[in-house]
This record gives sequence, C-alpha cells and structure tokens, in this order.
Amino acid sequence: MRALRLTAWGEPPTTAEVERPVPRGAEVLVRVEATGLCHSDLHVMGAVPGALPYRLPFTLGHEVAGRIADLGSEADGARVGDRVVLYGPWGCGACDRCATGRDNYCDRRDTLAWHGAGLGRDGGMAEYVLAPSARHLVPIDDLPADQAAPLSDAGLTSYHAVAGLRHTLGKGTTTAVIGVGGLGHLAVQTLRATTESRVLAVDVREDALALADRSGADFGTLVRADTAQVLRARTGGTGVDAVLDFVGTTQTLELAVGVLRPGGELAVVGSGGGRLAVSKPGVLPPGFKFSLPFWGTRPELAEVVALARSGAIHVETERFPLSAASEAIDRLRRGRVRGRAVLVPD
Ligand code: FEH
Ligand code: ZN
Ligand code: ZN
Repeated sequence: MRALRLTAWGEPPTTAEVERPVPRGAEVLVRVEATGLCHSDLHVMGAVPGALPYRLPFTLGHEVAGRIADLGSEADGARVGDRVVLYGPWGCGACDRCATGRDNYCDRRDTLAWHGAGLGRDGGMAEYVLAPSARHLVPIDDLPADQAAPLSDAGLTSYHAVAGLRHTLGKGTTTAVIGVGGLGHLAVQTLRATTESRVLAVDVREDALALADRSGADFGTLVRADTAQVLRARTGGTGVDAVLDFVGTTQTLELAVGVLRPGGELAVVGSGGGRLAVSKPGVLPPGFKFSLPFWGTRPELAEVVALARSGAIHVETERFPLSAASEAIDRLRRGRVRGRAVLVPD
C-alpha cells in the first residue's frame, strides 16, 4: 500500500510502497477514508534529530477516519465494516490516565518513543492504519470521513480546551478566541454549542473572520494596535472572562492578558513558543488562571462526534488527494488553508 513516510529528520516526507499491516492480538486494521493535516505534522517534519523521541521511518497522519477492515484475534468491541475515527493520543496503555481514556496525559509519556498514530507510530496518511486496540476507536456511523477525521484532533483539542473553561462561561460571560483556523473555528462552534458565553474572534486574516462569523462568533476583529481596547469595548470595559489562544506567540499572550478581567482565565493551545512573565506583584490581573490544555480524552472524542452528528459543529475542510500531500503541506505552511486540510487516499 502507498504511505506518506517520514524517513529523515528535517526532510520532506516521501510516498513509499509498504506492506499492508496485519492486525495481531488486540489490534484493529482500519481502511483510511480521510486524514487531517495538522500544524503539528509540520513541527514533526521540521524537527531536528533528537528533538522528538520517535524512531524513523514512520507514516504520518494522526487525525484519521475510516472503516474497520480486519481484527486481531483478541480485538473486542469492534466489528469489520464499522466506520470509526481514531483517538489519536496513544499512551502507555497501563497507567491510571490511559486506563480511563486520558492517554493525552499519560503518566509515562516521557518514557515513550511515540505519542500516537503518525507521531512515532505508523499513521493514517496511507491506505490502511493499525490501531493498537478497539479502545482507540470511536464509532462515527454515517458521518462523512472528511468531517470525522478533523474531529480527532482539531475538534477534540478545541473541545478539551473549552471544557477546561466551561465552569467560568455562564450567562453574561464573554470569551475571546485568538486565531480562527482549523482549531479556532471549531472552538467558536463548541463555545456556541456548549456554553452561554458570547464569543469575540481575533485573527490577522479577513477570511478567518468570515469563518468565525459563519461559525457563530458574535464579533470579529483583525489584530490592530488597539485590539485590546476594541475587545474591552465589547464587554462594556470589564474585559473578557476567558481567552482561548490558538496562536501562542508572545504578542497573542500579551493581548490575552491585556483583555482579561480580574479572575479571568487563559488557555493556550497554539504552539507559537511565546513567553509570558508571571510575577507577583506584576501586570497580570488578580485571580488570573493559566492552562496549557493538550489534545483531549477518549470520552470527550465521543462527545465531539455526537456534537458533529447532531449538526452542532461542522468542520470547514479543504480536501486534497493523498498524492497531492506536498501541495497541502506547502499551503498549510504558507497559512493558505481555509479551515482544515484533509487528505483522501486516491
Ligand atoms: C500532537 C503531538 C505532539 C504535539 C502536538 C500534537 C497536537 O497536534 C495534538 O493536538
Ligand atoms: Zn495535531
Ligand atoms: Zn499511560
């Protein structure tokens, strides 16, 4: 079968012909119908030797949906023919976190040579992918694959970040979403579907603000010198209750802190590498809370799929044939993908 493989650090991935995997024990073989392309794939491709614990070569793709094609002899809870989305974080499988579907916070994460499908283990930018067990699969029934695949990362990561703030997003609150791309637009929809908070969107691109509007944002603004004042004005001067930063640069972190009200909460999802000075006394609002949510849990993925199947969230996607992966990668790198890029085996 054809697969998009990372064979050398810092080099572009290459399409190779590899053996179709055979499921053994608890493993489940899935015929891939769609795989999302993520900024983390770009980080992996650009990693210098030793930066990641992964062993080369492996197939990329950690945002995968498809149909079960075969089962290992001890695979339970899965049926050939079922359509599924892969729960992407693969932990040790034995710690308390993994045992309760929280592989994203596996206690043994630092000892592993992988983080999941396409992240040190063979992923879904191929015709088939092997899941370690049925516990990593969530049924999607008739949800289209290009809608389902992005739920496993863009959807789940956004949902997990919103879930961590939901306690503070009741009636009369306001949330700012910085960065309305593949994750941000789903965060806007998730906020609308699961909280009572008003949503203010911030981006550098007009088309991203249009996407925010289609996703249900109450207001959108381009980044300007006075963005903090513009956002504060939308709250009657109090500031926002929460900020979701999907960019994570020093500029966006400082914008977030500049618009938060006392007791406000900042969740940083974007891997922009920004820095924020935390000191007391200092400039941070009293009661400021900060979090770095990562991916999400398996139970939450089932909740995200349910939201998508109910129509409450819809992923804006740009489809590319797997054979055009290099074009999709280049477009993503240049910030020229609207919503989420999805690769479809051709
Ligand atoms: C995956 C693995 C490592 C870093 C970041 C990611 C994200 O794409 C998961 O949402
Ligand atoms: Zn990702
Ligand atoms: Zn674990």
